[in-house]
Amino acid sequence: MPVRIGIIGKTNTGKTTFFNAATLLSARIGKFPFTTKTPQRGIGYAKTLCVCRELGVKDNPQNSVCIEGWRFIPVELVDLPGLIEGAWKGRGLGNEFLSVAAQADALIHMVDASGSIDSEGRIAEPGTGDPVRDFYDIEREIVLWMAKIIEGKRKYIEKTIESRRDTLKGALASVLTGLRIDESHVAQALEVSGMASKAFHDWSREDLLTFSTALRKIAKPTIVVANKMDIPLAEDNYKRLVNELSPIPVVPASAEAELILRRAERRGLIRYIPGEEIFEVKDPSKLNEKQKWALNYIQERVLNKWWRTGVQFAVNVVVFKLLRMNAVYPVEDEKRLTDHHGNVLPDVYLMPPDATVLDLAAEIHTELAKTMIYAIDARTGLRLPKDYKLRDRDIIKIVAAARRG
Ligand SMILES: Nc1nc2c(ncn2[C@@H]2O[C@H](COP(=O)(O)OP(=O)(O)O)[C@@H](O)[C@H]2O)c(=O)[nH]1
Ligand SMILES: [Mg+2]
Repeated sequence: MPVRIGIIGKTNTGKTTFFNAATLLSARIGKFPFTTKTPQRGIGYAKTLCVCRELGVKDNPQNSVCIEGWRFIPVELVDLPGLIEGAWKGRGLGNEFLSVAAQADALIHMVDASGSIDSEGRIAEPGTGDPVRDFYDIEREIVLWMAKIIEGKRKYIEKTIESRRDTLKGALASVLTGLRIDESHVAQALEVSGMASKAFHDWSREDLLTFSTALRKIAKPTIVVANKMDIPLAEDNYKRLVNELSPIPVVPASAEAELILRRAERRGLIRYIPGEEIFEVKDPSKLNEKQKWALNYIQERVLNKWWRTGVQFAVNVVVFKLLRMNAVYPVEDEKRLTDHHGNVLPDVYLMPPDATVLDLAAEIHTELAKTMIYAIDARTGLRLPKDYKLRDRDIIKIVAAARRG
């Protein structure tokens, strides 16, 4: 399953702009490892230093792309409509949106750092809005919604525990599976919230909210993107966000700037690798006045001040810092580093921190996991057991028994 990242926040914070920028890559991928079914789902990319340069080979990527030594690995992005107050009760299709958000592995919570929206998400005079308040407003909706789901199943959970059919942990996890929440998330949340020691039928409304708050944090790791940093008024709010929301990572960004750069790159006007700190105009005489102005604005207001637009960086923080994914390159020929078509370093998979080579085999093909005998580390030629824990940048050959019949 691809890593899935949901983008949440109030209306007009720049979610769709971020989504459009992050999903635009002019380089083409040979074979997409997954498809997206609806318009608000798209393919974004985690960017990592490819192993090709270290090994001095020219690669031929299939499920990802390599741009000047940077490997872009597909991840799924979900652009959600703005949540409004009362979403947890179903206001403004709130329940539907929240359940889509809950299907994500991690969330990007977008706020308008320039303060150009009011508490309802309407466009307002820059500097008048409060992104810290906006953040907490949305977080409250999520927590209340989770609490509502548990509350709605209270009788079922009580009965399950009383009849000893399952533990509290198991019963809670079973009513939350639709939200991609599992027993280990529930167990951690019970510990952190101090609720593990209290009998479920004694939980007060407040206890339920304490537990839901802990569960929200644990099950859906989140970064905040402080958007619209190109507007000078945003700087103070960015500092406030960093101070008040710590330890949640806050990434300063200008989604609009990234969208303009990627579009200009696609049109062949500039050289730009997403996430880089520089762009280069190919032929200044081809730019019109508006384009010149926009690129100059981005250079001065965004790159000179914040180094990068923050869009690619935000996706990377989610994938590599929050989810601690490792980029692993499976090959069929460990000497040539190819698949059976001779493509060099064809694929790369994002694997969770504790994943083993057996998990990698299962990710490639369920059949491969069944027939796998051992694996080989292509760098050293050493044989690896099935339970070898994958590390970032591993290049792995899976050795499987020949299939019978
Ligand atoms: N100045 C500035 N405006 C932005 C930025 N990102 C988005 N916007 C503007 O904010 C408005 C709302 O953007 P949109 O992506 O539709 O927000 P959404 O409702 O959260 O999806 C639009 O007018 C965008 O052009 C940014 O980085 N800087
Ligand atoms: Mg939108």
